[in-house]
Amino acid sequence: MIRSAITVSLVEQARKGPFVFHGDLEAACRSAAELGFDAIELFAPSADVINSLPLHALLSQYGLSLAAVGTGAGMVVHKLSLTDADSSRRQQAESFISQIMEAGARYGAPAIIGSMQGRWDDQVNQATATGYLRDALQRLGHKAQALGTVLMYEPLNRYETNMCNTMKQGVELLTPLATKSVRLLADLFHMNIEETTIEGGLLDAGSFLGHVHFVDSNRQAVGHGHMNYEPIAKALRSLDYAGYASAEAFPIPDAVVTAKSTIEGFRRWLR
Ligand code: LER
Ligand code: MN
Repeated sequence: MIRSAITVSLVEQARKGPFVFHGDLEAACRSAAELGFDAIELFAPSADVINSLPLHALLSQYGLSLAAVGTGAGMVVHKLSLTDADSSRRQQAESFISQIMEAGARYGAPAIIGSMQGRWDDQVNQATATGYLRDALQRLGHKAQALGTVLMYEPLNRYETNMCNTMKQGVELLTPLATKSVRLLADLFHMNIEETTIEGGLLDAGSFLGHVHFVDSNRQAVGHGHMNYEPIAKALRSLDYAGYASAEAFPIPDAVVTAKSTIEGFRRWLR
C-alpha cells in the first residue's frame, strides 16, 4: 500500500522553496493529521535541529510517521556538495548527510540526497564527479544499512544538476554499488521535464524505486497542472510500489489548499 506524506520545511533560506508547510512544525502536523496524511517529510537546517525538536511527541500526538528527511540545507545554507573539487568540502558534505541520516533513522526515516549531489564542471570533470558521488553513496549506503534504514538518491532536472537527470541514469549510477541500501527517489516534477514518458521512467527505476515526490507538472499540488496521473498510477501498481507519495509542492495559493488537493489526488489515484 502506498502511503501519503506532505513536506514541512524549517529552513529559513528555503522560505520560497517547494515545501507545503513552512516554519511551524506543530501547525503542519495538526493540518496533515486533520486531512488524513500518513506522514510528514521534514526539511531541516541540520541534524542538531532535528534532534532538538519535540518530534517524537508531535508524531505520536498526531498519529503521523516521518516519511523522510531532506539534506538540501547542506547546499542551500552551506553550499556543500558531494562532488565539490575540494576534498575537505566533500568530507563536510558527507558528514552533514551522515548526521541527518542518523537523526532520521531514530524515526525509521531515510535521508534524501537531491541538491547535495552537486554538479560536474570545469574544475571536476564528469567522470571524476561521478566517481566522487558513487563512492560517497556507497559509504553512506553501508551506513544506512547499519542504521537499519536506506538512503534515497534523487535525479533532478537539468537546471538543478548535470549528474543524473533520469531514472535510467540513476539506475546506472547505483547498480555498481556494493550496497543495496541506496534507492531512487522519483520526483514527478523533474521527470516531467526529463523523461520521455513519466510512466516509462518509473518502470526504468523498477526495484530501485524507494520514494516518490507526488506533485504536478508546475510544482503545484496534484490537479493544479497538466500531469496525467492515470499511467503513473498504473506504473506504480505494476511495480507493487509500497513507499511514500510525498507532496513536494509550492503552497499555491496556500498550504491548506495544496494539502487538500494533494490528499484528494492521492485518494483518487493511489489508494
Ligand atoms: C528536492 O527533492 C528537489 O526536488 C529539488 O528540486 C527541490 O528544489
Ligand atoms: Mn524532489
